Amino acid sequence: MSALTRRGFARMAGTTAVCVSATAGDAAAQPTTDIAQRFPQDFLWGTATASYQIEGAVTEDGRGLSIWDTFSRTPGKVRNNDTGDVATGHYHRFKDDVRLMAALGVKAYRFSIAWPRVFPQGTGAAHPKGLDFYNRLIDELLAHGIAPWATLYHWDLPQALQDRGGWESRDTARAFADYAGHVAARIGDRVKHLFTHNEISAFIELGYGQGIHAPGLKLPPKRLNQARHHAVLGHGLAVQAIRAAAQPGTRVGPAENINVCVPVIETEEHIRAAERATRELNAGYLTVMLEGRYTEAFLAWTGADAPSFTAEDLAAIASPVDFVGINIYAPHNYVRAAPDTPSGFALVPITATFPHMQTPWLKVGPEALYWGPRHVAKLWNVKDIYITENGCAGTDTPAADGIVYDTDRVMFLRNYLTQLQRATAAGVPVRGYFLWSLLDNFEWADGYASRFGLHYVDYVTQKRTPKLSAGLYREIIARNALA
Ligand code: IFM
Repeated sequence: MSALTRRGFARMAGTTAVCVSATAGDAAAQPTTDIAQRFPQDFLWGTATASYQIEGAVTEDGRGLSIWDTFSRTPGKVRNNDTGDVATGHYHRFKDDVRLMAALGVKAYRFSIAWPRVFPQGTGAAHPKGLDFYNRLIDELLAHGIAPWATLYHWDLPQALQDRGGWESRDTARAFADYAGHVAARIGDRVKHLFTHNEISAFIELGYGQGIHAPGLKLPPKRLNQARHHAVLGHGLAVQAIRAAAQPGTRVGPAENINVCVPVIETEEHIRAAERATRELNAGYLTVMLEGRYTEAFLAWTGADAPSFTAEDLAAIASPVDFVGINIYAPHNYVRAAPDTPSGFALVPITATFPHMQTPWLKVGPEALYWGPRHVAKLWNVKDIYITENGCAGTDTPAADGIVYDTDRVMFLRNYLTQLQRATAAGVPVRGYFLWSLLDNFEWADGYASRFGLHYVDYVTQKRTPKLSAGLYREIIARNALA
């Protein structure tokens, strides 16, 4: 173990602020950085969370019921029947959590606003206290030099809207736009970056298709396709509403977890095939949002179950955005060229023993962080891309010495960020990275059993303890380079 590493451990054990970096005047430990490992100047380092996963305080200040309150309180839906009722208690501990961010050195924080706090019934009268918490949070972030980046929808749909059909109803798309405009008008003086939805593909497929997330439905194809269409429509209408309500200079975009197709071998033919596959496998999401049309293959695949839509819908869905946020955890597919097929590509089977993290869905494929943004830039000529989520869950527990040695996550981040650096060095316009997540939190159907945080949360005391990975991330940010 190097002196630098030992010193980092010692500090981590003793305080909440992790710092394994060398400081001025500490020449012996001063790291040297290979220029080939550096990120671009002004690269934005951040971290991310979401309202229901961390806030708790679900009955405070007039918050209405969300579909996740209903779902998680239904026995058997969430592991150990965990709920977000208390979560990490962030609603009352946000100042401590901003201090953790400041200790990491992040320049931006991506959080989400709970729609049912602002409009307890989804529409109608806004609650007078609905944005108070977020105003306090935003001010605290700015006081620490951290830019607030707000997501408007991270899955906590007001239950009242679900009772009227949720995303199966076109009215929900309109209601979302109204809510987005309302929020943008009130926080746009300080929040310059807004995301519409977080991961449409996750909340639609898992919540309305597989039934393993709220609202727990398993819709037949036609209704599922329609719900997906209303969600992308909601994105487009929200972009328009934000532009109408926010101050000039406000930037808006989606945060979508794209299906990343990795060329099985990095040759021209397989790379082209992987691009085509990325376009088709995201046809109901980013592709329609950035092209304003459903691809022929998508329409052929959905057939009689295709969603009903109008040309006006498509134009709204493709309302111009200022950046594209992509959440990337794993390569979804390895792809090879298949010149004899109509699509020109074929998916290469991934074996059951493919390495994965604690969560089986999280296959380890760091090159996804190179190919994902590269495909997005190439396919849709996107000039500003942000990695809006990336991270992993691990079997994190404090050791006898009190330190959380999350070596899985350290390894994961080092490998993934190596590929991200490769992308920036190759000229892919990735402008920033938000690590998921600042804290351990409520991991949806996994409850509190999956820990994604840079900080360990003791859910009995709510004490936060920086993990080893927090030290790594702080060092990467400080160097603006791999560490
Ligand atoms: O925790 C989630 C987050 O809410 C959405 N993206 C994936 C994360 C890890 O599963």
